[in-house]
Amino acid sequence: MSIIIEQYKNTVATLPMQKTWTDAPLYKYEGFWYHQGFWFQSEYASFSLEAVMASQDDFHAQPTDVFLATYPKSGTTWLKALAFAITNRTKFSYGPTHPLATTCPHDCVPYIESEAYINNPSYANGLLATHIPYTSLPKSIISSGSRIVYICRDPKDVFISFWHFKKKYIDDSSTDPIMLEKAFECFSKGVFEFGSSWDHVIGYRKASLEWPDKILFLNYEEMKRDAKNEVKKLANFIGHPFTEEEEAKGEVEEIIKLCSFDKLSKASKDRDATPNVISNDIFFRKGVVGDSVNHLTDEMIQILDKITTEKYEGLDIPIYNNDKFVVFEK
Ligand code: PAP
Repeated sequence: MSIIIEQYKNTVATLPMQKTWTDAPLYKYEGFWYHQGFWFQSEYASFSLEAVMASQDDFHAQPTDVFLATYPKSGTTWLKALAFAITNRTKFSYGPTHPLATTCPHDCVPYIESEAYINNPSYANGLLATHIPYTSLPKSIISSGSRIVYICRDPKDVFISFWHFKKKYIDDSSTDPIMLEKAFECFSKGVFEFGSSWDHVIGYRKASLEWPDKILFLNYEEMKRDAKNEVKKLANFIGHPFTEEEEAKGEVEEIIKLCSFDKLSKASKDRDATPNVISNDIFFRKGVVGDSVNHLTDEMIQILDKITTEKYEGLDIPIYNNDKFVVFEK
């Protein structure tokens, strides 16, 4: 894949632009908002719009590839770990030398719009990740018949997770409520990196309803509630089902344990992430369901829930709300 993505800068400059809550400009492309690329520590920053465009032009999927697709902060790190552990379970023992015990899941499963065009980690073997919305995916992902696993999460928790992540990323330790309000406004309008979280989910959800054998749709809250069932579902879908013997041996439980928040965050602590831009422990904060209520006002909660109800109506997406699952059925 081309690493010369500066060529896309001119195109980006012609697109609609809006400032987001951090004052950084975002550009609207194919209905979603992205930040522009910039050089950071001699590498081109990941997840830029230019990198998305380069992926669209240069990335060629194989029919056997499996893509883990997410809106950021919806469970990417966890899903990467689980899919990697499932796929490679005969290669590594679960001890201290397992790649997930020594590196971050992000080092094991590259993003197509980030590391995959810079290098080609040998661990990946057909397992790739992306934050690109469904309608903007490189065409070969759909035409090659590759499989996609998508995970969604309650938008309130996504927002609060993103808010903390971003503040850490820009090194802002203040708790200024105005900044939270500004971020909230941008998030609810969908003027956020990778655009509207709701539209992102809807694109993959509709595709999964149409092609269930090609797109598996998972839910962070459901993984928390019944990890065993969800991990088995994931293993079946990606073509590595557990045998009866493996199940009897407790293999599913081993994988869940290996990929638990505590284990992964410990392994990642203080290690540098590929592409060496940020420290890995930034991907681990609390890892629980419903923490957003500790940060959002009642009014903010109502606004986000209203958008979710309206947007997800008829799409059969389970959302955890007030201690129970609410499904906006068809
Ligand atoms: P990314 O898209 O930038 O990679 P992503 O992994 O999707 O981020 O989301 C990070 C969230 O997943 C964090 O949520 P929080 O801010 O609400 O705490 C992080 O703590 C959580 N997370 C990371 N690993 C796990 C895990 N093994 N189990 C459960 N949650 C996890």
